[in-house]
Amino acid sequence: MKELYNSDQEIHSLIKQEELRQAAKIRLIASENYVSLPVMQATGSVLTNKYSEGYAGKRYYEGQQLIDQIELLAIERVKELFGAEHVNVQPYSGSPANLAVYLAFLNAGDTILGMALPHGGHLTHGSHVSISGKYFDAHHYSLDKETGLLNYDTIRETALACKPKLLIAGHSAYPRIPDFKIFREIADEVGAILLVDMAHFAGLVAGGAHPSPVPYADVVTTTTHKSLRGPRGAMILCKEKHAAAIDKAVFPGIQGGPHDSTTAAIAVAMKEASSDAFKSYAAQVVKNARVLADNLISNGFQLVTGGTDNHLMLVDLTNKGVPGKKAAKALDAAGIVLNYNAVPFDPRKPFDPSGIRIGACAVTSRGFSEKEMVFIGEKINSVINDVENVELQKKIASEVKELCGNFPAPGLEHLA
Ligand code: DSN
Repeated sequence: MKELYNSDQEIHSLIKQEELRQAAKIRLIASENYVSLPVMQATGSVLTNKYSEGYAGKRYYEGQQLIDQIELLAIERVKELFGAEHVNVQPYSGSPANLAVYLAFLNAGDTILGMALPHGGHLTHGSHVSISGKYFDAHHYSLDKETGLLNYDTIRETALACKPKLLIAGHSAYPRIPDFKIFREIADEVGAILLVDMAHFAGLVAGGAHPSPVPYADVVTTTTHKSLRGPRGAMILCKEKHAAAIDKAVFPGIQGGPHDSTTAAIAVAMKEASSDAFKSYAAQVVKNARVLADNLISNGFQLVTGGTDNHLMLVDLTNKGVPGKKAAKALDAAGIVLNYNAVPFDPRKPFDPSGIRIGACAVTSRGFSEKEMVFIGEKINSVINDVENVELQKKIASEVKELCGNFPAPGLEHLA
């Protein structure tokens, strides 16, 4: 990046420091990953110079000879990978993708039903601080108090009571696999559109390590940068009968010109996600998450639902006497980066909740397997059990850095 260095040393230096941070730390934020260099190259290409409002063959600006080919290629690859009838790759990110779905099917004031934010739902699933909660009559289902699992009887009862026009499945902090068939049945019982937001587990679906919601849902939204390991972006997959409504809602409904560089990078990422190497990655993510969950449980940690079936786990630290935020900060100082997170029925406030959320995607992308996950579990245990010990955190940070040095991360191979 010598041109950037010559033009802007401050930003160059900050990006270089971030490269080093990402290379030297164990990154466990469940929504993060490492994209490949080819994905980054497409993201940073001349496509950022283009405007292309509209869709292939129906644009409002000229000069689309190559952009149309890129967008059609991205769409074809997504269709093939997920078996979708129709795909829109233009949403800027997950929140606009969900908003576009609401615009396609709802009028202001209509009823929606999604999982409550403190139970692992997403802001855009009807939280009162989000437009989805302000413009719609948002109702919520919670997790089962005893098991921490989705309780389909309660979801059905809530749906029958509030009669949503749109039912949302798919969650940001749920460590198990939702039953999409039951969600479909409930949606049909109340005459609702079924939206599955698969942002967190899309990569596992693509790699065959998680059941697909695509056959069951009217519409599936996903970001492209989490487990799916693509650029920052999103897409909407839907049944053909909803294609026109979805496309119109994305553009001109809520967006202007698509980010063509992102579209190209999505196409690159989808090609990668169709490979055997990606299938192995997806399977290893699930294995790695399980190994870490088992290690934490053996060290006396309480995991919501007692474990994980996907890429993430939610740890309730109440029995350890350490609040989530304090734990997250101590772990960050020890080179282990994750986020504090509310647990279901959390008595503490969202800005200082009882838990931490841990995801296995990024470390798996850099080649960590079972042995390294046990290392992570042991280090988390040491830090939490002696949470004020700054010297211990420094010592672990240097062990973490040494370990990471043996596992060059995708996109950061030049630092190895
Ligand atoms: N912010 C993302 C997450 O961390 O789960 C969801 O959009």
